[in-house]
Amino acid sequence: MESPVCLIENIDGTLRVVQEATEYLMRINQPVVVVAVVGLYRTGKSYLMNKLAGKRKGFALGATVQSKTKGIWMWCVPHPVKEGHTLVLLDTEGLGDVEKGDQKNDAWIFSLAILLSSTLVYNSRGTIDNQAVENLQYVTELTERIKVKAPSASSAEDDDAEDAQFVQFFPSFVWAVRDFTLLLEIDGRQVNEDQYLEHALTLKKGRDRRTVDYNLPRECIRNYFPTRKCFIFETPAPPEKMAHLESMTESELSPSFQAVAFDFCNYIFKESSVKKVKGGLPVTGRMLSHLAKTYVETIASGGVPCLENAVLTMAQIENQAAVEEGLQVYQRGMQGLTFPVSMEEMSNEHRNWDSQATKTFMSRSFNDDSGEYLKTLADAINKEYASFLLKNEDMSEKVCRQLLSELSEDMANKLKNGFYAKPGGYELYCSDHDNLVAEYRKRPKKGVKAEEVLENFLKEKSVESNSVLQADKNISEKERKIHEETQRAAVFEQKMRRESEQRQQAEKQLEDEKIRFEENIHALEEKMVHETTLAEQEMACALQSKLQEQEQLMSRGFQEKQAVMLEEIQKLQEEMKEAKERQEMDRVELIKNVTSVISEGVNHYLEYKKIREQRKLLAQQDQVKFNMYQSRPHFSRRGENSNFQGSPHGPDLSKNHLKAQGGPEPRQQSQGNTNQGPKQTSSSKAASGTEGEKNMKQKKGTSV
Ligand SMILES: Nc1nc2c(ncn2[C@@H]2O[C@H](COP(=O)(O)OP(=O)(O)OP(=O)(O)O)[C@@H](O)[C@H]2O)c(=O)[nH]1
Ligand SMILES: [Mg+2]
Repeated sequence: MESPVCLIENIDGTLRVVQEATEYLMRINQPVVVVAVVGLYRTGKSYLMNKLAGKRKGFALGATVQSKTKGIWMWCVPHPVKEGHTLVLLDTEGLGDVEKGDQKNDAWIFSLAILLSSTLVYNSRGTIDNQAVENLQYVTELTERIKVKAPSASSAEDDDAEDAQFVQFFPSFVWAVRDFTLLLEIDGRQVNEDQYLEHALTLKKGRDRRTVDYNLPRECIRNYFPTRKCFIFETPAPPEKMAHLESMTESELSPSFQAVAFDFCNYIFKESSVKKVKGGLPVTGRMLSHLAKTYVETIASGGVPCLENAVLTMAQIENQAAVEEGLQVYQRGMQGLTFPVSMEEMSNEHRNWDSQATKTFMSRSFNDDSGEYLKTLADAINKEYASFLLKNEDMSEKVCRQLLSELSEDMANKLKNGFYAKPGGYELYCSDHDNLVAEYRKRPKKGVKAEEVLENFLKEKSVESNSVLQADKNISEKERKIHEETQRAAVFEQKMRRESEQRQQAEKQLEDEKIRFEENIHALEEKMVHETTLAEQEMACALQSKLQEQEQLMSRGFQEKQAVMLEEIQKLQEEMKEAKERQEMDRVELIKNVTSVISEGVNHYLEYKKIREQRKLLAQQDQVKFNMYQSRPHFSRRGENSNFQGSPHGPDLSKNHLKAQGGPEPRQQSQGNTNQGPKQTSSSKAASGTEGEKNMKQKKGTSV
């Protein structure tokens, strides 16, 4: 990003996200480290942020007393230390501007800076005296401005204790003191910056109103922020040059300012962690965009931003997008196949792209506790796979039929010309027939329907070959019987081959499902372990912070406060235990859910297949009716074939006619066979016409 852009506008006290800025964030898929600066107006916040960006100019400064920055501005730069991360700098509108005079609006800006950042820099001028701490009054109102749990999910009692959980989700806290002119000494003892800050945040004993008021902001800072750090800057240049600070080079600044600025930047670059949401999940630019939108819209509509709700909203959007992204990976991958392919290849590709799709989904999705979105993806992939399987079958059928049509052309011509209608013709026919089958088998890339199409072809040809056999005068009756038997055996063998082809395919599909199920469960478990670890880390950090605070309270003799802290610690420990148990239960439920979807995979295919077969059958029956109608107009006229369903074995074709004509037989319409077979020649049409007519007459006779 060349220069900063406005992320949240503040127009007449109304906050609104700027679409171009959120769109920019949407394109950042890297995890983001978000550093926000807050503090009184005209205290050098924008100048300090420019230092973090490593630029002299960027966030606009103003040399007058009038406040400059309005709303929240954003600058996304590549992280200078953490590779593959983006550093998002948020410069906020100065608090306490007398001209604006809107405290409520200030409080929302302050809350938003906390909600969106992983490190909050509080900038102030002079010293950390009581006034400076009191200027941080917004921190005492945070319970009214930030909710951890959704209202329905938390009881009234929980509401009171909500701020005890802030430490789990709040950013690290850095206090930048500017124009510090005093010595770092307390009670004659030299102290460092952090000790100075701790001293300023020390609680006073007592229960009177003044002490309670004094302690309140300090307690909030101590209890809400997981870590605290302080940097003390001297003035960067002599007063007369201050108005032109922006145009001064680094070497023109005071050496002390330079050194602290250097340490400050280094600390932020090294120690600032990636922004996380409730549950410890790292936030990407895209997720930050969702968060900004959700929080600002909630505030603008008069609500209170809720961490849990924001994560839920974000999870819904991101998980839905993850399903779509995963499905696209699968579709694009499978579309790369040139059908027809073997079942082996189909299954390998399916498994590969399914696993890629699941990985894509897993890398984007989160908090999919019930596995709802993974199920949606698995279901969508099942349906896609079913249609790819059918497409592959269709292509295979087409290619195989085309191949058989080409290979049988020569035989068809010979048959037409009466080549086989002579003594010894059957032997010639068989030889050509065997060569055809051998050639067909040799050809590669026939796909999954190779045996089925051949079976149908052979069935069709069996009538033809039988006719040639019957017509061959060289063959004795006994030999004829043997040949007929051989023909039947060949058809039967082919049926076996087809059944074996189908069985292997079904087995492959079942095997696929088993592997796919195992892979999905494995990916899910990995994801759950990962998410559990993140949540545990988040809680462990909060626990650590509370233990430290408790120790300090103990050492200073704050018995009462220490007891409250102890209670909070115990509660957090209980929560950690409960979360672990809940996650184990979720895991069992999730695995159950996913299992059911994945095992539906074959069903989808079978369902699709059934519907398609039914459609084909109906279409074929219609075609038969139509053909009959065309070739037998007198039946139609007399309305005698209106109930014709087609003979299950096809017309009884005349061997005598074949003998006389030497032409091929018409296509057999058998047992709902979906194959159309080679085209009929004109002579075969004639043949089927005459015999078909006889057949129909017979049919009519029996049916009346
Ligand atoms: N005295 C002093 N002036 C500074 C310092 N840093 C920046 N300035 C100057 O103070 C003026 C205000 O600086 P900004 O960075 O715009 O201050 P800001 O806090 O962002 O101001 P608002 O956006 O109006 O709230 C500019 O003229 C800066 O050059 C500093 O450390 N000390
Ligand atoms: Mg500014």
